Amino acid sequence: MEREALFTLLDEFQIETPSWGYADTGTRFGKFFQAAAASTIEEKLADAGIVNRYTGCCPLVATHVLWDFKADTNPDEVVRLAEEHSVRIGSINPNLFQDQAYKFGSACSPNPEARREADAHVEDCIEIARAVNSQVLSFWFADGTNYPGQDDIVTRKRRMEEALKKWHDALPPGMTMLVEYKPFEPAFYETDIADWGMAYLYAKKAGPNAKVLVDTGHHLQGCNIEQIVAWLLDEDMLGGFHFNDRKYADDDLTMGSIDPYAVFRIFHEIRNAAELHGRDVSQIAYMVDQSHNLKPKIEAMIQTALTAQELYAKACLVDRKKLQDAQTRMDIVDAEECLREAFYTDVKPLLREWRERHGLDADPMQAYRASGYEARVAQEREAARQERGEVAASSYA
Ligand code: PSV
Ligand code: MN
Repeated sequence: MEREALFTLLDEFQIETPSWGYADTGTRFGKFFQAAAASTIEEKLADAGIVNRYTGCCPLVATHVLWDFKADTNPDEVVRLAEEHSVRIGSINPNLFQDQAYKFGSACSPNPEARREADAHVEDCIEIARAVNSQVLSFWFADGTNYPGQDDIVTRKRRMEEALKKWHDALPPGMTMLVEYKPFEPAFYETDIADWGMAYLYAKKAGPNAKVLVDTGHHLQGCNIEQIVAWLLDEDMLGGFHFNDRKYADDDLTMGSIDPYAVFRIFHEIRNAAELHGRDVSQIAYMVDQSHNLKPKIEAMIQTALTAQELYAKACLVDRKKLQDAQTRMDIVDAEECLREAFYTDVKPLLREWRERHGLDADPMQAYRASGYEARVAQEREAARQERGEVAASSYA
C-alpha cells in the first residue's frame, strides 16, 4: 500500500475513549483509588482531551448517562467543556442496570414498573443525545436470569423486541442505536442478549438504524471474533466496537495486551470488507471500553490508542492481491504468510512520520509523561476531594 493511502486511512481511523476509563472503578471485590483519577465530567473530558492531544486520534468521548449526567447537569455546558478540551461527545450509554427497579432486568423484566422506568430513562437519553449532538445511542443490558425457570425465556425475548422497536422508532433522524451482547455476567444462567446472533436479530427487528456492537471481551473462549466481524460487515450490521482484551472473561485489559494478532485479524476483516467486498466501513464506531484499576488511567488509554493505530496500520498493509492470488491457487502457506508478513512489519517508523506530519510528538507516551500532567492533576484533585469532604485517594496508599 502507498504511504499516502495509508496515512489517509490513519487520518480516518478515530477512536472514542470512555469517560468511565478516567474515573476510579474497581472489581466486584473493591477499588484501588488513584489520586489523579477524574471525578467530575469536566475532569473526565480534560483527561480525554489530553489523550487526544498526545495521540491525535481520540477526538470523541463516550459518556455513561447516570455517571456523567446528573439531574442538574446542563448538556450545553458539557458540550462547552468538551470543546474547551478539544474533544466531542461520542456515544451516549443509557444506564439500565444500576437502579433498584432493575433487580429482575430492565426491558425484559417481568415487573412493568421496571420496564416503564427503562422507557423513561431511554427517553431522557435520547434528549441528552440530541442536546449534545451525539449520533449514537449505545445499549448494553444486564438483563438475564440466574436460575433455570426463573422467568420465561421467550417472553423475555419478546419484551426486549418490543422495547428496542419502540426506542428505535423514537430516535431522531441520523441517530443510530447500537445493541451490545454479552454471554454472561451479571446474570449467570441466561443473558437476554447473549451473542451476536441475538443482537443481530434484535437489531434487525428494531429497524434500519439499529446495528450490532461487538465488545471484544464479551465472547466465550476460543470464539472466532473476526468471523463475526466479517459476517456483520457483509450484512451491513456492524455498528461498532468496544475494544479491550481478556484472558478469561470480561477482564477489561488493555487492547492487544493478550492477543494482538486477534486484533490485527479483526482489522484485516474490516479492510477486506472495504477493499475486496466494497462495503462502507466509514460509519463503524471504534470505541474503547476499559476501566483500569491498576494502570495509571491516562497512560493506559494512550497505550490503547497507540496499539490500536499500530495494529490497524499493519492490517492496512496486507497485500490483498497477493492474498487473493494465493487463495485462488489454494496455497495455504502463501496465503497465511500474507497476513503474517503484514503483522510482523514494523510500522513504528511510519506512525512516527504520521505524527510528525500532524504536529504531534513522535513518542506520545514519553511526551505525556514529560508534561507532568498526572502529578499536577493528582494534587489538584486531591485538594478538591478534601474540599468536598471526601477521603483523599492517597490516604488509602
Ligand atoms: C458491560 O460489561 C459493558 O461492556 C457495557 O458496555 C457497559 O456499558 C460497560 O461495560 C461499562 O460498564
Ligand atoms: Mn462494552
